[in-house]
Amino acid sequence: FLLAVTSFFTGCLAAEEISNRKFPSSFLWGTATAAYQVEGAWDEDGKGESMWDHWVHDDPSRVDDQKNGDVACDSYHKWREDIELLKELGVKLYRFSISWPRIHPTGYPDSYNQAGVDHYLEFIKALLEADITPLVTLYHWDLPQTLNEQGGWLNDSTAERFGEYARVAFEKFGPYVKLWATINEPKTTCTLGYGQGQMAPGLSDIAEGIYQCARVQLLAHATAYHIYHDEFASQGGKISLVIDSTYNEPLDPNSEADIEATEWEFEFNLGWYANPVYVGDWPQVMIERIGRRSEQEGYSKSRLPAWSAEEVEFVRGTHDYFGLNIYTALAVQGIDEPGFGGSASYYNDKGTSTSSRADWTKSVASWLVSYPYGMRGLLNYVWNHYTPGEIYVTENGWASEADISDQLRVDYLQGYLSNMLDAILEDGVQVSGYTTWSLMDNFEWARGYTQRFGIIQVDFESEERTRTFRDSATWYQRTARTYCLVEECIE
Ligand code: PSG
Repeated sequence: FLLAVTSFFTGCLAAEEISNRKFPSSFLWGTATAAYQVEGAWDEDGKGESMWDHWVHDDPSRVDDQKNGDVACDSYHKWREDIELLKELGVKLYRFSISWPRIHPTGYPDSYNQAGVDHYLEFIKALLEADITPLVTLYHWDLPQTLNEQGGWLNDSTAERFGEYARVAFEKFGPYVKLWATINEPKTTCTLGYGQGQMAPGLSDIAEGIYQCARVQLLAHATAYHIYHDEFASQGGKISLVIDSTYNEPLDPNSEADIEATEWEFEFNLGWYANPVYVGDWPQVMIERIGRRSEQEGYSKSRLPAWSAEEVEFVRGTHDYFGLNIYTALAVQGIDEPGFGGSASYYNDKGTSTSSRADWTKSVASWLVSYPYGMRGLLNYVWNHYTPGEIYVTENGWASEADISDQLRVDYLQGYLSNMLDAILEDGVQVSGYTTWSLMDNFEWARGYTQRFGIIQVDFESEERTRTFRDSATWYQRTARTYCLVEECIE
């Protein structure tokens, strides 16, 4: 309770005073993108169809503006221009993803596509020449459609296919890439793609599919991790999972029920993925509610998928850093009848209800508010619960209109980074790098091009997909040069 009050207070103060302290000189400033969201060239040079290609072509009304990623930012062709932008920003780290169906068009190794490999090789070498470290995500949601048709992330064999693809990536790109992320945000894809049907592949199974998806993605991650460490250890790189989390705090800091529910909210979202990797097995509270014991307690069925002791050990410890995506915050309330209160559903299982506080600034994305203290709070939560040794903040960013002037994004970045600096300097959290989402506007999944996350604007009406610095890009450029969040720092 005291902790919650103190953190609420610190949050208010932090917004006031952004100081001239500096980030450590080893800190890596960067930006992030993902293949399907920026590349375009959806069927060029031998690329196979991905589940997102299929999803948006099959029924365009699935996307708010009925658009798709066929061309997007055209980065598949304009990558030299993108590297110029990175150089102009002065960043040292670029997180991007490889499109699996460019490497294995059907998801099977016999479909190997040399043109896809050549494309990324050229790109990666050019990044290194520009003195920019690549942080390469192997999977950012563009599953080969053939695998999707065979069950996708509900089918255990997809984990093996992912391992085969990862092996090719290590073989071909490993000599140049020393920072890898296996899978981006399994929580978001399992809940929205397999639970609520809002994203590809559009399945709605909040009772079981949602948990099976988590299991297969964790096995896929661990498969790639072990291949890397067993077969490519001499490459000397690091590989981990990228997990997204909200920062959660009790709606009423005086309510025992809300405090407990806040912990459940963390466990059912962040812990669902982080616990198997950093601690071992599902979080205790998930096991209690829907796991093995629940059957003895008279509940209809254990809905946490089968997970043998060998599998638990296979996944445990598969991390070289913690890849954390943080955007937003939630105020959490306990609900009366937690767990199995209603029908069998992930959302009942959690036993929480969440909302936003009135003083958290809203963005144009309904789920995204600004609560800068959340950065410090979540970094500390991850640091203390999972002792990862090192954290990279692999995404953090703000949704806006298409305008060049984006003061709210500047405020958001400044507030969140100031709290990150507090976590580094005052709390002793090791944050090695930060890749803001996003380098430029891109295809925002089911929102199409209606919500903009870029510090650089992209004109999607122009053939050239003209890129223009926003105010936030100019701000970020100065920050990356000075390692400091206020103007006075220059020189
Ligand atoms: C991440 C976090 C939440 C929702 C969606 C995302 N959340 O906390 O409710 S998706 C994530 C993704 C990237 C998106 C970007 C902005 O990795 O591809 O474009 O964030 O939505």
